[in-house]
Amino acid sequence: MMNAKELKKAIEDNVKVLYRKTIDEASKEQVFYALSYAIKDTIIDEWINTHKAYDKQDAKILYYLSMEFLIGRALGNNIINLGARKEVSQVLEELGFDLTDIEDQESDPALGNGGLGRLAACFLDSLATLNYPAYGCGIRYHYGMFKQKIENGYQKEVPDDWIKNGYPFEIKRSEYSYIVKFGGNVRVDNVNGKEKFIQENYGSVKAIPYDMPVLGYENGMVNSLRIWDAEAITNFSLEQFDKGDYQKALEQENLAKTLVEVLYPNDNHYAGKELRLKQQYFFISASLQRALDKFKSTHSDIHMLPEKVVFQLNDTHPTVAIPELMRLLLDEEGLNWDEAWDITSRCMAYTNHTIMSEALEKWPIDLFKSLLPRVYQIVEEINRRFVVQIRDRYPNNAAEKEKKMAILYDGQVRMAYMAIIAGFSVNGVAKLHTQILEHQELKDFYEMMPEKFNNKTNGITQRRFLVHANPLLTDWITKKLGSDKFITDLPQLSGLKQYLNDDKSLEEFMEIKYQNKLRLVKYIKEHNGIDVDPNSIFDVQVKRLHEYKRQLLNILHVMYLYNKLKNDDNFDMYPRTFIFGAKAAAGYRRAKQTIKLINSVADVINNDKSINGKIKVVFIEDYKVSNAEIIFAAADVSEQISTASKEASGTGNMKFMLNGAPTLGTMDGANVEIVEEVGRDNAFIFGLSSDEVIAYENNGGYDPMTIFNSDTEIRTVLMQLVNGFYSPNNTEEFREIYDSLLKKQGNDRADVYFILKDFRSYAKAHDEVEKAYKDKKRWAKMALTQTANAGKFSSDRTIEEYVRDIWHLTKLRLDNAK
Ligand code: GL7
Repeated sequence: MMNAKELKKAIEDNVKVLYRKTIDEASKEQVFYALSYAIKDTIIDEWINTHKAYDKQDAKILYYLSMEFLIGRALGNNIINLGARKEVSQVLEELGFDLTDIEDQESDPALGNGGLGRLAACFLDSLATLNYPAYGCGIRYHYGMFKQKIENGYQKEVPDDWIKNGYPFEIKRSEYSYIVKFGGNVRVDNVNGKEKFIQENYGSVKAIPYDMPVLGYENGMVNSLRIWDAEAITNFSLEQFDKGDYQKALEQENLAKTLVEVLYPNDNHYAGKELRLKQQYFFISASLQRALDKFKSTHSDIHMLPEKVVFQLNDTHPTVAIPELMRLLLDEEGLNWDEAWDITSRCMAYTNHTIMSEALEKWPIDLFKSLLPRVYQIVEEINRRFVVQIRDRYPNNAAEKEKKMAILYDGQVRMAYMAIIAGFSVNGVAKLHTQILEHQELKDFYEMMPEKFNNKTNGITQRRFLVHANPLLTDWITKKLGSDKFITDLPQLSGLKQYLNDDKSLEEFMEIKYQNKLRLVKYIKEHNGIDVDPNSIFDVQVKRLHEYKRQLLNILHVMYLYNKLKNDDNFDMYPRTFIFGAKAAAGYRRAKQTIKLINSVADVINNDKSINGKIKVVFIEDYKVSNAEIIFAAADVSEQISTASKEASGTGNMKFMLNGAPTLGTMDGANVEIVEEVGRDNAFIFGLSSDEVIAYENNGGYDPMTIFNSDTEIRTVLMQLVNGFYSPNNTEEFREIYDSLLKKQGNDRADVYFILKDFRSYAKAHDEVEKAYKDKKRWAKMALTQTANAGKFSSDRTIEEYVRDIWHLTKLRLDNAK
């Protein structure tokens, strides 16, 4: 890192060169670019150095293949990982700027939907911090996750043109471009008695990688996130690759334009669009071609590949990597099937991130075959051989097993099954989730190949979600522990336990929470125009809007509390602010109606003077990584209320915990392990267990109507959905929500997510929260208990487990490392 004087000069020079201005004339945005380029300059040598070390040490490399990397802003994070936060703020101050203001100029690269994409970003941070050689491989979407505007209570989607003004932390690497082919047909030639498969009459695009630096924490390590952009193949290569005609040239230009245009904004939901499969194959083929070339540049024997390369499939989205690697090994490298299969199955590992059936990717065979004719042939052969194995192993019930396990079945290509069959590892993302995979969702596979299954409980990076998000708490912890080692060794936080009975420390801890609440109050005032009382309990649910995450349960409970305040003279409550933040997939009706409901309830309650501000409801517009950091730091209560068994892990839950907010939640996903760490007394647990949910799902026996009929308070709340209480101009506004809770919907049961079933125990858990909060000391202790026990949930721990059990990487040695 350059010293203060050099940095100052670099910023001033950059402002001059880029904008022909002196620093005193520069806008904040211009200073953002000037500073970012200066930071990139300081990174560049270490970046080069790291990759030289890859080669010199002949390091095994992980390729983390993911359709999503929800990286968030880079500037602040890079400065932190360079260990230069204080110096940089100082320099900016001398120049008349505030670092936080400058950071706010950066667009928030949202190349992901939610937890799955953010996990990938946390993993990259941990890999670099722990000195492991790795590439993230993904797509350079021109439009990331849409920006959300709330208009009249409704979500409106606005395109997110994040690269409009150029993104300072990327480098185009045209020299590593590859051709990716779609469609056409396969010709079989016979060359010297050997079959040769040639794809012809195809359309193609050029894949061009852009690299972004991924810095380790103060260790001189800089890995790369490699995202692929598409360009039309211009005339020079047209002839060479396509023997092209004019029509085809136009089609190809069009394909290149649309291919990486936009991220599909679906979370936990598979839409089955052809363009999506094209995106998948596009980035996979390019990433694999590059990985093989890189390997071959230093190795002569392709059989060594599994020793030097491992591919992790982030959910089923990149599963086409399996037949694509087979294709490259068979058709390009000339291996026979058994050799290619042996290599492929030793290189590929698969992570499952959800059991939601609507998220499972199943491509119609016709579509798959016409888009990827050669790859499809290989899938057919993989399937054929697997079916032979099944018949061998289960001679008495082969047909049934085939139905449950074959890759090709019922006109579909079942991607998850291919990943399980071909890869050497299958992991879930929290203990409970892995158990459900083994004993429910994937039980036939678990029975047949138990050795492949393992659990890797998710984690988060404390560099972003503590050090960057919560500088006050970071400084306090450093002082209390006498060291900042927790920044790379999170379990050190347990040292805070010695302060659990120290009144002064507890007061300091809660004062920091209060300061962070003030920061959020200011954000809400600026962005929502709502006044919020920083002394109220900040009860927060921020995550994607999805029925299984049950934002609806939360808002129904708010309606219930409001009724009590209005109607029951004996009822009183501690002031509460219910904070929501959530984007709904553009085509997800029920989710969008829920957003409207939250905003309608907010309208009524926030404007009712008679309740003395006891309840406020805030819907934070455009929830994203950058405002998430402010929100986590300010939360008192962490709402993690998914229907048990549905949330594979959750990672927001860990971010709240790290920042001192107890969980109000179900025994689902990683909540289970959070409770294990803090103890049952330091969490507010309610609702059906996952076993109970699964039993109801399998055997029936739940009828929400009996609850509706017997519980008058619940009934009143539900009636308010359809009597215009919150929608005076349109009593039908929330009819669908009402119906979904009480009536069978096609094949779906009424109240699929057990909202009414869990309502009473949820309300009771809220009572407990209030009781605990009123006892200031008890609450402070409970809050500090969260932070002190968060050690397990660092993504550093998760990565070490992946390395130990799956990837078998070696730490890179860096000569010039600090
Ligand atoms: C998810 C799960 O829903 C979430 O619980 C998990 O924490 C995350 C990372 O493992 O993966 N699966 C999924 O499809 N999405 C997720 O966020 C979109």
